[in-house]
Amino acid sequence: MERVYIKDLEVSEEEVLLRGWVHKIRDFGHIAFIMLRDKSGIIQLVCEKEQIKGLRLENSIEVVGLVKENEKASKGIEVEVSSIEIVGKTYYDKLPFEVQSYKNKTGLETQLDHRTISLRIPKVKAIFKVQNEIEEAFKGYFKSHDFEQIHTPKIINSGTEGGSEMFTVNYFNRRAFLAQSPQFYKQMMVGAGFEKVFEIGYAYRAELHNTWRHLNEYVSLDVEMGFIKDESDLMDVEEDFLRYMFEHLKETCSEELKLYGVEVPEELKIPRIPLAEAQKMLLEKYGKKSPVGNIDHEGEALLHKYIKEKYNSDFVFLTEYPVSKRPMYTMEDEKKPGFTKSFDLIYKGLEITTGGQRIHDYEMLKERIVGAKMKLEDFAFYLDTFKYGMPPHGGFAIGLERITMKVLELSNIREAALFPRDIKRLTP
Ligand code: AMO
Repeated sequence: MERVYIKDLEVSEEEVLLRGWVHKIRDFGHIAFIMLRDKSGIIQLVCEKEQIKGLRLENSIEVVGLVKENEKASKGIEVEVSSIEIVGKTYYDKLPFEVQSYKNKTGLETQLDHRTISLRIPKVKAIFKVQNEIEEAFKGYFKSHDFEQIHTPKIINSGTEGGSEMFTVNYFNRRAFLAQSPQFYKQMMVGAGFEKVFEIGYAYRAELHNTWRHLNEYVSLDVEMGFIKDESDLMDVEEDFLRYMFEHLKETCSEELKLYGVEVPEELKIPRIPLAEAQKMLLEKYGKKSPVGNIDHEGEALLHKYIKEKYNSDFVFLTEYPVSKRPMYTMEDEKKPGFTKSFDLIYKGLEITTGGQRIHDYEMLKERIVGAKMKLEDFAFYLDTFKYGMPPHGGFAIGLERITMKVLELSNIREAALFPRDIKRLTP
C-alpha cells in the first residue's frame, strides 16, 4: 500500500496508509481519538481502546484505515483505524513543552534549545513555509528576468563590508575569513559576462550585537546587474520583485498568513526619500536626533509610523547616504559630491536591504581602496576584473530572516532561523 499524505486524503472505499506523529490523544475509555500529524497536516483518527495501548505523544506511527466523512472533524473527514504500528519510540519523562497548542507560550530560548520539538508546533512550522516561498519567489522572479543563479565562496581572503565583523578561519595554516557578503564575487560575475546574477547563500557577521534583529549567520538574497543607468534601476527591480513576492505569498501561504493575522499589501509603491530629509523630518516632527549618516532603530520605527500615515506604505527607500558611511566600492554621486548612489530599504521599521551602484572604473576603485587604508594586494583578485571592460553596475541584498520576520510580524529574528547562531548559541 502506498503512503498517502494527510493533505491528499479523500473519502474512499479503500483503506489508506498514513505515516506521522501522534499529535494529540483523547481517550474516552471505549473509544479514543488521535490527532495524527504529518508534514502536510493533521487528521483525526478514530480508534478502539486496545489500538492505542502503549501509544504516547510524539511517537511516530504507521496507520492503516478508512477515510470517512464527519462533519464535526476539521475538513469534514476522519480516519477509522484498522491498525496502528509504532515505528519510532519515545524516550522522555515529560515533553519539554506542548506541541499541540497553536498558542504556544514557551519562551523562545527554551524553544530553540529543543528546536526539533518546537518546529513540530504547526504555527512555528508555518514560519518556514513562508520563508521557503519567499526564497522560491526570489528564485522565480530573478530567473524569469534573465538573472543567473550563482554560488560564490564563503571562505575568502578579505573583507567586503568594512569594519572588524569577520570570523577568522584557519585555512591550512593561513588566515582566512568567512564571507560577510558575496559582494565582490557577485560584482566579478557581472564582469565575467553573466551581466545579471543572483545568489542565495549564507553570510557571516561576527558582530557582538545580541539583539532581536541580528544573527551571526544569516541567509542573504543577493542581486547584481550590469549596464544600469543609476541606482533608481535597482530600486525599480527590488520594488517589482516585492510585488511579485507578495502575490506569490498570497497564492501559496494564505493559511500561514492567516495564522499570524497578517495581510500582504494589495498595491506596492515605495516612496524614495533622501536620508537627510528623513532625518530632518524625524527631528522636526518627533524631536528625534539621528546619528551622522544614519538612522538608529528608534528613528526607523518612527519613520515607519510617518511613512505609513503619509503614504500608506510599510516600506521606504532611503537614498543619498554619505560617502563616509558606505563601503569603499560604493559609487559617489557626480552631481552631489560627498553622497553615494546607494540606498537602504526599511520595512515596518527595520532595514531589510542595502544596495547601490558600484564603482566600475579601475583607477577610481584603486583610489578608494587606498583611501580606505586597505591594502591593494589584498584586493588584486577583485581589481583584476575591473581592467577588462567592467560595465556600470549595481545590486542589493535582502536578509532572508529579516524579511520573513517582518512579513509575519515576529518579534525576534531567531524565530525565523531554523538553527540560529548568535553570540551565545552554537547548538543545536
Ligand atoms: P548589508 O551589510 O547592509 O549590505 O547587509 C544587507 C542585508 O543583510 C541583512 N543583514 C543581516 N541580517 C541578520 N543579521 C545580521 N547580522 C545582518 N547583517 C545584515 C539585512 C541587511 O539589510 N553587500 C551589501 C549589499 C549590497 O550592497 O548588495 C551588504 O551586505 O537585511
